[in-house]
Amino acid sequence: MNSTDLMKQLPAQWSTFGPGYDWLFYFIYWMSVALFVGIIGTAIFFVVKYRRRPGVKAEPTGHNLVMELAWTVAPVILLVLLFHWGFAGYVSLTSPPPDAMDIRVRARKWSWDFEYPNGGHTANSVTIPINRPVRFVISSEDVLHAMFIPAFRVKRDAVPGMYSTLWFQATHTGDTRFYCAEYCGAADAPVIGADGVARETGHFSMGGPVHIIPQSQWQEFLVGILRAPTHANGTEFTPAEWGEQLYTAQNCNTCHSVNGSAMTGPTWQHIFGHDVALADGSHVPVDENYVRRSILEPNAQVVQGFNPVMPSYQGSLTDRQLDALIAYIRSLR
Ligand code: HEC
Ligand SMILES: [Cu+2]
Repeated sequence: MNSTDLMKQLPAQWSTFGPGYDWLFYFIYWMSVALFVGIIGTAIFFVVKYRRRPGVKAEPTGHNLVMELAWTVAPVILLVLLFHWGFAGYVSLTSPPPDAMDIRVRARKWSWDFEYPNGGHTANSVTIPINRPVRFVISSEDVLHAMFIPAFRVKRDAVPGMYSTLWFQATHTGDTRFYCAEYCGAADAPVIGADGVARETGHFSMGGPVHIIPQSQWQEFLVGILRAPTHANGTEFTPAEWGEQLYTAQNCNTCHSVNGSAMTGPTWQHIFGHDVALADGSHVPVDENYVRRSILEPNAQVVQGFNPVMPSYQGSLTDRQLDALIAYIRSLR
């Protein structure tokens, strides 16, 4: 570690909060270093200087008014200043400007849904314009999660049954990342990646890119999220291709395999067109309506041998995305 690493313990500053936040962090950090060195250094010096020696008698010193006032008043001033800076920072972190753009953020095991002002959604990836205040209105559909964007210096819990908010204004275009900062459980089985490597999943899959784009591209982005994704040559994905993309983009793959192995949820291989046994002992055919209902109301018909832990995707998948997922599951029959 060299001297510049010591000064660079925080990630790049990509929001308007960066300078003030980092200044206060380094102020407290270097003040702590200075006090630690000063106090421990003085203690060691005194231990050596006033150690017991044969023939030297201890002489109590009594009061020193000036020193006692100094070490009382100086910390009081310092603490009041720290409180003032901290409180002022807290107020600006929690008071979004009235013209902030709202993005609705829903957390669930184990994915994030972002809903934009025009009703479009993205999953596990969020895009925002530069130089514009943005407010996240966050909730959780199951357990505690937390939205954390280190480059913006913001973090807020996602709590079931209540809304929490955070806001920021990005100052750079480019890509950074967000994370779930509240351990929210692990999936029962690892996901095998395209490279054949098994990865622990669950909480660890709850992160993704933050794309910060110029304001001139913002309208185009909003229109684009309402359409089906396209191949490099411009042709639209078929419904089954789109469904396959959603299977990973929506993190369905943290609980469902497509190769026949059971994970937290049942595999999707060879289910379409067959009967499935439900927890109540009945059998129902897996058709379009059953799959659609399984996604929107997962606890209505629970598959035998599995726990009712699947979150509902009501409100976060459009009808066309539901059709695409159904087409993909049908293609696996
Ligand atoms: C947290 C784990 C989890 C995630 C994430 C998850 N599911 Fe599920 N899913 C389950 C479990 C467990 C079941 C079986 C119990 C039940 O029926 O509710 C299930 C059942 C299903 C079924 C019925 C399957 C059958 O064999 O009858 C479908 C269809 C389904 N999920 C679709 C999806 C889709 C689409 C997504 C992503 C958008 C998704 N699931 C995400 C856990 C999950
Ligand atoms: Cu989480």
